[in-house]
Amino acid sequence: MKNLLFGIALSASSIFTSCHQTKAPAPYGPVPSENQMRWQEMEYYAFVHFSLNTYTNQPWGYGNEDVNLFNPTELDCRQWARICKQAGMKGIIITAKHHCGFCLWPSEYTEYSVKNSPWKDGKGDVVRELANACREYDLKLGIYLSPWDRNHADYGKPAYITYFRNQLRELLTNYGEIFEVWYDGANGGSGYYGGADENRTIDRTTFYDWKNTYQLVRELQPNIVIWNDGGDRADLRWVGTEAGFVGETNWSLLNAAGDVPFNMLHYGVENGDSWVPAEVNTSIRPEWFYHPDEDAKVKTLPQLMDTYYHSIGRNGTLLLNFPIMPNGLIHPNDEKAALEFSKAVNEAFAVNLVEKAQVEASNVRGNAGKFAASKTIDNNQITYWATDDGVTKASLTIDFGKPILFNRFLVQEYIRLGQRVKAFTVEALVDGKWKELAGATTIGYKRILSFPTVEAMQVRFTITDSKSCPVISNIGIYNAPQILTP
Ligand code: FUL
Repeated sequence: MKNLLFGIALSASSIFTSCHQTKAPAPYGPVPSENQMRWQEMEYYAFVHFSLNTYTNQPWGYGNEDVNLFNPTELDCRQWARICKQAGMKGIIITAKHHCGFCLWPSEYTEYSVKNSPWKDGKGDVVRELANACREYDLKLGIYLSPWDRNHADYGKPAYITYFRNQLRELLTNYGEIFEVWYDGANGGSGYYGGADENRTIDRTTFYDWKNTYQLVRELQPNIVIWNDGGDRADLRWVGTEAGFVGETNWSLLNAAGDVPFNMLHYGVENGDSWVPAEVNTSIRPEWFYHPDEDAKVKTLPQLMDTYYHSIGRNGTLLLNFPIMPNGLIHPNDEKAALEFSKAVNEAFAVNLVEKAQVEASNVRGNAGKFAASKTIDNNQITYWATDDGVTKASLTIDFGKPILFNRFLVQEYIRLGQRVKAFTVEALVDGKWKELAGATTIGYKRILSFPTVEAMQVRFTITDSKSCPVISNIGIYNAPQILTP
């Protein structure tokens, strides 16, 4: 009896020691900043495109459009915010200035703005109204400020940079916290340019002096993330398409210097030296601005679900655009589509079937409880399963205790320690044999795999290749209802 007790005490103390002695894995490669982390966790947020184009039915204004056209009779930013909130979005980015140069706020530095429009007798400020609505609905506010300005006389000359920065200063000082600033890459070409009416080309790599502009942005808004598809490497990257998807392989990495061709934007760079995650921007309609002939072309539920799986489900965020109508509202068809979309996403991921399952790992870092397999199903994003250093192939077996139906597999890496996994598979034990349901490459912040519904009692998630020991924070298995094509 004495020996037995001694044995128990020994093993308890050795577990205790191993827990305390096992160190967390060292970060591998570049890691996200806290601003990038906060942004990534938002997952889903809105764009609104609204400007003089809304009244001229154009995709891009030339810069000579009459300010008197801007007169939204029912503008209600609270309607935008309500819809975005109900749709599960976490913020709204507004086109404060699109390429035509017209400003939705009464900028001190130009006459080409709401202050000279008939709307509210020139006393209105759309950015202010949206900032207030976002505060009311607990949404974050983001700003799109087009670097290309087809109205401004100085565009292409050094004086324009002073103008651009003055505008940035207004926007990043007067409207509270801004979570993201968006610099569109469409740059230079024909325009009105204060009446010059000519073609102006700029050198995208030098003209904007991004380095100093970024510094100003960070001084004014320390919690912001910067998106830029041209110029210097920013905090976030474009994915090389506006069609609503990022690569199946999606590294949140790029190199700080050098060209970024399409394949790098789309897939990231496996051994890139900087953390630059992907944001998938797309519109709920074919175009960015409102065109009445697109009222029947709003994306369908299956299209929006595909977008979801190919953006958020592939380690990206989703920036979904609403074109605002001339009256200042989101069209009812767009509202309906966005709400159906969020309902379908909520239904698909309502019940995580692994929550009551048993999970076992082929290897646990130092056999320590704090890195155990169960950390992937504890509903806590900051705990994780990790393997010993040098173990880059490992599996988790999930046992439901009884056969269940499922068709989605979700997995998340603890990216604060870097993005590591290069390849993995998901199998189910069917009729006593392991059957592969899906195989994929990268994971990153979140990866979701879809496959035909299967019934099984056990699932095996196997990491077949990883840059370093894998660090997995979360696993989910779901039985998503089938979406019927309308
Ligand atoms: C593009 C722009 O040229 C479009 O008009 C739109 O603003 C989109 C989000 O980015 O590059």
